[in-house]
Amino acid sequence: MNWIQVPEVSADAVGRKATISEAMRRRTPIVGRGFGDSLPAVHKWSDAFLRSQVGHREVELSPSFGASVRPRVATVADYLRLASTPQATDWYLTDWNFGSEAPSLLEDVADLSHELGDWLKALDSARQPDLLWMYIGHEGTKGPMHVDNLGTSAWLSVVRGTKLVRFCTPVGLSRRLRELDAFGPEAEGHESATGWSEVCLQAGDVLFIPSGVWHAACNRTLCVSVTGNYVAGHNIAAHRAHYLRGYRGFQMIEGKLIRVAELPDTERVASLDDLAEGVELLASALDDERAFLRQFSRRIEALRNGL
Ligand SMILES: O=C(O)CCC(=O)C(=O)O
Repeated sequence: MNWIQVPEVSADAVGRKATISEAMRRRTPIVGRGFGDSLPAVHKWSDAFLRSQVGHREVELSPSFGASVRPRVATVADYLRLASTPQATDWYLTDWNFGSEAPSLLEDVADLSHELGDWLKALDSARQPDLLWMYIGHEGTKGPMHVDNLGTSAWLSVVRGTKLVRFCTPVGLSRRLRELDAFGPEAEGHESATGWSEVCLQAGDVLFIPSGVWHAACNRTLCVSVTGNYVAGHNIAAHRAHYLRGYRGFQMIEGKLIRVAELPDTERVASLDDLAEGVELLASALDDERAFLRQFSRRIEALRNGL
């Protein structure tokens, strides 16, 4: 199959920031070729360097997609040592919040969330979630199809090696996509996915992944990358929706309604009154919320007019 290639923007393109924001708004992944070429990590993070800085750190290794092994804990040095063994393709060092354990490494990568105007950075630092992750994978390791957590968008900066990332749109229930190997022969034409595209990333490339877009990655060589997740105007509603999905209120109302129908008439009236009151209060809370948001709109307009 001729995979559709993810669009690109070059590091010296005029208005590159606006181009990326527009792509995120349209839910289109975009790759910044060479955006990270001058990052110290691209030039420094050899095996020897990683071993000297974080070799002793314990990390959780995940099973590479499809490998029949369990997650396990190992040191970074132990993981790097697997490179030349048959176990290299079984394990993948993913989602490592390395910043708190190895703050010196932070100086070697750019936190692009700042450049992208991350709204999370407007929270007090104690309330900011740690959404900066390192991935180290041996040749052939891969992850499952997923969308990024908390309704966030992401930048993914490859600092060593080559990584292939594939994107698709779910058909029907998206949870079935979690079982699909995006790099196996069954991906193409599979009934649960359509609109496939891909990009092959080299060291120095940065991929921007919009909120809610399904994707998976496969390491073509030993690959080291850093991902940062962020929230901005284009995905604040998705970020909120993420939390609302965990809210059980609507399920409770539906469950109560089903049960009310089975109650004797004498009890039914009181239960319906109770339900009606709760639903009205919820609806007016939503109205309050809308009014609250409108205040922000007015303040934004006032600031705009003051320019
Ligand atoms: O590199 C990987 O395996 C996964 C990266 C990814 O999907 C992400 O950062 O959201």
